[in-house]
Amino acid sequence: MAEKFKNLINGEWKDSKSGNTFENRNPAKWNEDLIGIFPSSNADDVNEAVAAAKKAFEKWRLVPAPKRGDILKVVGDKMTERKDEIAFEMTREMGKVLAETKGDTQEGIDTAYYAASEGRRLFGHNAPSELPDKLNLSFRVPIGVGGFITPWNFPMAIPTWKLFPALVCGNTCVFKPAEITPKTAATLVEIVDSAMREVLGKDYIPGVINIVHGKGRIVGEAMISHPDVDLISFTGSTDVGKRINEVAGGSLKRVSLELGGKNAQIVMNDADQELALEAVLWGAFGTTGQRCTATSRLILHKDIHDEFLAKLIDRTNKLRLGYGNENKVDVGPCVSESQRASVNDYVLIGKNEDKATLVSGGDFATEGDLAKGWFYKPTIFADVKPGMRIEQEEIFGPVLSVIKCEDFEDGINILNGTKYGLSSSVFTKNVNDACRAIRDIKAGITYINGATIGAEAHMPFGGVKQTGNGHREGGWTVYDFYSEWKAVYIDYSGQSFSGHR
Ligand code: UN1
Repeated sequence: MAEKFKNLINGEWKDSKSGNTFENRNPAKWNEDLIGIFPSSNADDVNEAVAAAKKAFEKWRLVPAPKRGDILKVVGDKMTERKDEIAFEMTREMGKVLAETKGDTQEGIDTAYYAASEGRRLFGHNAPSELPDKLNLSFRVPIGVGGFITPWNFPMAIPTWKLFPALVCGNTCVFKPAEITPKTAATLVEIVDSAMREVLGKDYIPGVINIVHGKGRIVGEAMISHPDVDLISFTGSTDVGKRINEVAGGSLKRVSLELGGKNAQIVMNDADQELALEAVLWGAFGTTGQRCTATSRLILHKDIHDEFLAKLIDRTNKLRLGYGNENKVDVGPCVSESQRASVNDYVLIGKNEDKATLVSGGDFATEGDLAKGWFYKPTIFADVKPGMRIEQEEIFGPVLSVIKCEDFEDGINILNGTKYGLSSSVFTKNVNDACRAIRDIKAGITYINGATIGAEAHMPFGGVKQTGNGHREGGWTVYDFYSEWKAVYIDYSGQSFSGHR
């Protein structure tokens, strides 16, 4: 019998009001491994959760920020204790290999400890007054109820990037995780709630964190249009992000969007080729290419193009596919049947419409046990030209487009030539080119001699152009999104200045 999971609303675990449910299955062994049954919620459940969060806010905002940070410290400790179990179950529900799900969990732990310490900072500013005997101060204050809509590719790290800073700032949370990865989300919320109970004891406040499982078009839609939700944080596709911005922005909610990417790695003719090779393998095929920071374009200087491509094809063909909780597996399955179908559609576009040259993969992987899951062969297209669809559109799968460039400027222009601007990478030993790349690349993240993936939890994360709407997650920057500024003037002159200076 598969385990049955519930929503957490107002401190109580409960079924959806409609009683509807959905299944969570292992993408590497679809028919064999039913992981759990989860509530399929609707607007009624969202309304109850938002009401609970709104009520809880009036108490939670008064808990001193260092105390809120203490709760996050306990959360980090509990996640550390359970790291192996969390990672194993995450691989089971979304497919990426165990080393990566451990990394995903560690990113959440790092975010917890950073947030815990921020409870003792949340610095404001003060400034001199124009008038004598007057103090000018400014404080960060919490905003209210946050709605959090998160994707399946980083089932632990991404929710923690949002929930932890929001909580430390004094906001309350209604969380809707991706339907594909509800178990990791349920574990996260269970940990946060138990840490709250432990640290606050008899002063425990129900409703500070609520989880409502279900479909984006039902649960997510109810959240973004709810008048009592004050802010929305979303990570996902650019199309969905635009819709969220329209609806939530229409009622002046604060909205943070982390959207698509079409990240490129440039390899110059003076680069350390072995290093660049490792990086592109990891960047393109890690997480089966299902990262918004994945390397989906490789821009090779013409002098090294043929040699590098030959080595890359050879290494790619040696990658081992399989269930990510088993030893010696490099690449897991696509997360779902429909995700794999969409990857395959792009491969057909690359072959038939773009007329690029398929040099590796390009098909479902179905040998032996692979037939049980949604596996796709790591795929490389060569002779890709700027402007082709596979060069412009986010594929979110194990497909790499290789483009030849004439020189450094040409490489940077190709890299910049998409509507996205999340991550980027340049391999070169030339310090001048490296510095020009940092200046001229239009992206939120640039790596020099590193893969496009691997952002650290205490650094700003996000992108330019259609990758987002200008906010950043991670590090110190995210605290600006989850707090408002309040300016305070204290006049100790005992005089009224009635406007004159
Ligand atoms: C994402 O793909 O949505 O930099 C986030 C990285 C990870 C986070 C990726 N730390 O690849």
